[in-house]
Amino acid sequence: KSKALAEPVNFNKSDIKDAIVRHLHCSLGTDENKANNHAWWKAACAAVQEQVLERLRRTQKSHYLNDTRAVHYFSAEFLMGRLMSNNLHNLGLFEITDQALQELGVSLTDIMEEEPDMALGNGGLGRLAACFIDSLATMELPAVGYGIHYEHGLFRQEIKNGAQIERPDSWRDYGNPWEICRPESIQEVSLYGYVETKYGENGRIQKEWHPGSIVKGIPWDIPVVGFGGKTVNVLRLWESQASNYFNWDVFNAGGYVDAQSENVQAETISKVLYPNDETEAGKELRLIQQYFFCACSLKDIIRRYKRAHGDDWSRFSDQVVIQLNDTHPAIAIPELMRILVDRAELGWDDAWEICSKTFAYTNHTLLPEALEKWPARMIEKILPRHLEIIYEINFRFMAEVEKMWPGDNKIKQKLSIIEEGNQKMVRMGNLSVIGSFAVNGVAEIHSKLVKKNLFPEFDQMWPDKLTNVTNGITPRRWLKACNPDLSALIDKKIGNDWPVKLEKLNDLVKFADEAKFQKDFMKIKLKNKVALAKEVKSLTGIEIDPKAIFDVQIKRLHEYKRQHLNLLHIMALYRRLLENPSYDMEPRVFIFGAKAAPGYKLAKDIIYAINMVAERINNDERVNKKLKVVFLPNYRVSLAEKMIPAADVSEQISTAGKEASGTGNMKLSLNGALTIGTMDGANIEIAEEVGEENIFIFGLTVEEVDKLHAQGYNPYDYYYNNAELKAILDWLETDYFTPGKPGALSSLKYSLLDGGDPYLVLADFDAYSKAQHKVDLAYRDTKNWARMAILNCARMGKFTSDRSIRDYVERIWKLDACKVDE
Ligand code: 26M
Repeated sequence: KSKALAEPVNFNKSDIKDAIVRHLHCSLGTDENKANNHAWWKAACAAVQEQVLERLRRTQKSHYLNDTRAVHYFSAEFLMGRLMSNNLHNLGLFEITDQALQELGVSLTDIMEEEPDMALGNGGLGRLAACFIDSLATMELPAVGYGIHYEHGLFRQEIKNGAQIERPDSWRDYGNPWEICRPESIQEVSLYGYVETKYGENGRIQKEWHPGSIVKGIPWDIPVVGFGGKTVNVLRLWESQASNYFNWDVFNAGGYVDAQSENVQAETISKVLYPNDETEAGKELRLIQQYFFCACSLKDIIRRYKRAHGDDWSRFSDQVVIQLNDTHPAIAIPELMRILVDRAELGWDDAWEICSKTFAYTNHTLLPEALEKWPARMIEKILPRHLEIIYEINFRFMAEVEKMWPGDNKIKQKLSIIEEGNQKMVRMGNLSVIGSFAVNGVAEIHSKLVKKNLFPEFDQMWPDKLTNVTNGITPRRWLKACNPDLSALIDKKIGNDWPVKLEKLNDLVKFADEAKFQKDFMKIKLKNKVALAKEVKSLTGIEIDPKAIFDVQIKRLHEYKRQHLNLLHIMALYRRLLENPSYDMEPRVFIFGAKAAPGYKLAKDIIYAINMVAERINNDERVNKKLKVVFLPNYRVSLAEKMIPAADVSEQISTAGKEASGTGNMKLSLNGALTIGTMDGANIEIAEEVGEENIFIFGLTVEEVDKLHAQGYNPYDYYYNNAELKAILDWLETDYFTPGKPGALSSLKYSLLDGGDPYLVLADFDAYSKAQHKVDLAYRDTKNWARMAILNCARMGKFTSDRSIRDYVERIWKLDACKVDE
């Protein structure tokens, strides 16, 4: 057994049983006879948490004694999902806890269903942060995740009459057994007010910010258990609360009620996660959220640094590296400058030297509408001193631009942090690049496009600053925990250290042609499909045949991700079946999971269209033996864990150049699903790993997309030249799918024709349709399909988030692991 897999010491089955029962009695005030699943779940969590906290204490002691350099991962989102299964697996306690509970007459699988998802994120970016902190702890690297303790995470999605309805997510209503409040580390954060300019004795200008209000940040720590259970890091999430002397004047002036209402305002800050991913909202509260968690986190980091190094700032950037997860925490850059210049009274140049050695920035998108910009007036109102600092950073930066491109005002305009115009805007991307020592994209092609299209001049100025770190996923959650049967089969074949050395999966390649292994592999797939079919039945009432191809598209709903391309193809199949009842196709179930941002009209229309088409097809006896469509409501991490192990086909069909990386693509392939996808994001690297013959690549490449746009793309060319496509689009305008309501789906058609089809759905339709036909033919060759599925799993080694973290450590963070003393 490898060291990372060592069993936890001194904790056996009967200890677990005792601890669970003790918590049932002493923490929950119930007993074995009265307890329901929820109580059992809580008691089991508490028993596990005892072990977690002991290791957390040891980890913190080791990090403190070794005065380690640490990475601080700043992210407005951490999409953690459920923690119980993960913690049990990482502690090596899963099997014995399962047995212990069985002896108590309780099913672990059942009680784990009691845990609400911790959905403090929208999608890819938030889940990436969660995978990264898992890997950091597993690799015994000193790291802290910093974010916001939202009272309400991403909304719960209900589907009523085919349409999405948003309901509040209340993940903490019955308490979160994993979190610990740390009142001893409360921080205070200033907002609003004005800046006073003073002249010090030495003639130096001193700035003093007189805040208009102060809010408290309460830290909640979620332990992050590394696989093997040795290192337990923390995710520290800040909750806002009114400070005790928040608007004290109002209170003293007799405005008791007004003072109370100000309190409510302070508490709004961490109330709810903004649900719009990939679009910039520009809301004041969002900026306050960003500043709130950055300011709290920086104070926390500085307090810890000062405990070891006092007022000597010279070693700060040796001890502290801060990774900015997109520009959402970019306000941390001027905040650190403010602390160093106004508070620590360092000179500007010394402060900038420290600051620009501390931050590194990850870009997750090229979509122009997703690049954050704030009105300068808004920053001035909320953070008046920060706006001054941003102007100063920009002024000095402009001098460097002038040196490089003398007299070139076009370039200055383009690179300036400030966008001039009707109203001045602060470009957070430019600020992040200028204030960071490293900038990375999240897949090879994405990083190339960041250099070539987004920040070409920055790349010229600092040729080593821009780099790539391809995303990854944690195989502990996304294979070992979510697909236990496949994991056991893999253990049997190649040993059990693949969860920490995913490249070992390559040893499965030699079994890809072995009939017995193919049979075992596909038997597990079928078992997972049976389980998902049961889930589908209970969630939607729809019956699906586990022998059909399970074709899965799971991701946020976006035009660029092109769920509507998938839908048009489904309609094409339906039409072919109606025109020719003996149309030859393998039975297929198309399964969707997707949330739309509440204000994104067309995204919601696409969800509605999927549901209406699904209803018509599923109830049409003429076709529903061969074709079914399922939209699973409320897609989230815990649902993904059930869908991914059951998928045969993985839909990764974004317009080339638009999906920065994708990570669902990696999870599905790791679990033996075959990808149908475009040459976009990490699909390209997946194709490189699995081989062109084991993936279904189709459609325009980035170069072809650019060329088509340059020529002048006209979607009507495709509409009039493809009779099937025309018929499908026209079908959308009838009331065939929405009886009595003709035109209910016409916004979709409109967006693809008069709307200009910005994501080239029609241009890629024919290629997609042909690729889908290849999928259909390939599935009939069961042996070869099994072989391809095995090879997909076997060749996913590259995409472990441990490799991503290794890349970050080597290229950016320069961290050392720290062994935790037993
Ligand atoms: C912005 C402003 C206001 C409110 C919310 C936002 C916002 C929130 C999340 C904007 C973007 C957000 O996430 C973007 C995201 O998830 N990007 C995805 O990141 C993944 C991890 O790198 C990539 O794999 C995906 O390709 C990329 O789309």
